[in-house]
Amino acid sequence: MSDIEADRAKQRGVVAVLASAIALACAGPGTEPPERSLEAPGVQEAAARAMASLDRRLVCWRGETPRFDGRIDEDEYADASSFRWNAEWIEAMQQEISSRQDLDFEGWIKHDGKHVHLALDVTDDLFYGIDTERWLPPQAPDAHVMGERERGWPWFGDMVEVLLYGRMLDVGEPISDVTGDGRGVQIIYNLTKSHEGGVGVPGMLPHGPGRTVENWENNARWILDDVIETRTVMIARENRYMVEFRIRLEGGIEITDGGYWADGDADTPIGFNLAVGDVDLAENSPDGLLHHETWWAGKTTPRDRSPRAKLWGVLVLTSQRKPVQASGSGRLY
Ligand SMILES: [Ca+2]
Ligand SMILES: [Ca+2]
Repeated sequence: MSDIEADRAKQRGVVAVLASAIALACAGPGTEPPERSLEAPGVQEAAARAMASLDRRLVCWRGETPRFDGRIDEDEYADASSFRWNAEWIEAMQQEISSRQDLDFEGWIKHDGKHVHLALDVTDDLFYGIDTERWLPPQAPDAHVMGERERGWPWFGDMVEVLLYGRMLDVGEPISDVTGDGRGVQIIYNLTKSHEGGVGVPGMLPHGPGRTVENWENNARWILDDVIETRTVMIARENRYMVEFRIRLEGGIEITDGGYWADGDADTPIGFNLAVGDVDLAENSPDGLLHHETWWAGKTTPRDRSPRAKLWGVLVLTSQRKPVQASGSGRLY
C-alpha cells in the first residue's frame, strides 16, 4: 500500500468510526422506546414466573410535577401515560359494570424524578356513606373498625387499590401475599375512611384483614411515613371524585433488595396493578361484598390453584419524556 492509499484508508477508518459514534449518540443509551426493555429474554422470563402480563403495560414517563391538590387540571397530565376503564378490565364481583353512570374512570401516571404521580377521575352514581347510609354487610359488622390488623374491611366502600411489585425482575416469583416492600405492596385508597383520618376522611389504609404482621406493618409504614400520600376532590353534583396519589421513588419503589429506582437509571419494568371498587346501596351487593371491583391486570390466579398468586401488569419506569404527539384537537402535547 502506498502512503497515499494508506492515508485514504486511514481517513475511511476515521470516517467509519465517526459515523458509528454519531449513530450511537443519536440512538444513544436511553432513547430506545421504553417498551423495548420488555423484549429482553430475562425480562420476559421473570415476568412469566411472576404472573405479570406484558400485554398490560404502561410507561411511567418523566414529566412535570403536578400540583398535589386532588384536582386534575387540564393538561396537568398531558405528559403522562393515560388509561381508562374499558371492557378489558376484569371484574371480580358478580355484577358487571352496566353503565358509565354506575362506574367509569380515567387515569394517568408519570414521575418527576422524586415521586410517581398517579391520578384518577372517577364517575360513580352513588357515593357510599355519603349518598347512601353507611350500611354494613351482615357478615362484616366490623367492616369499619380502624387500625387493627385482624378486623376491618379497608376496601369496603368506593375505593382504589394500588399494587406495586418493584422487585419483579429481581425476585421473579409469584406473590400470594404481598409483604409491603419490593416483594409487593397493596395499599387501599378509600373515599370515606383512612388510617390517619378515621371514618369520614378519605385516604389510605393498609390492606387487610388477616394479613401477616409484616405485611400490615409495612403497608402502614408507607402511609405513616408519607411514602404514599393522596389528595381528593369530590364533586358530588357531578357524581365524580378525583384522587391524586404521590409515591416516593426513594424509599418506595424498591427494585433490588434495599435499592430504589432513581431518575437516570435504566428503563425498568416493575409489576403494577390497579383495582377500582364501587359500593352503592345494599341491594346492589346481594352477597354483601362490593358492587364492583374491576382490575386492570386481573386479581389472582384461579381458586383451584394453590397457593393463589396475584396477577400483574407492568409499569416501565423511564427517565425519558413522553414523545410530543399531535392531539385530535391540533393542540400539541
Ligand atoms: Ca356506582
Ligand atoms: Ca359507589
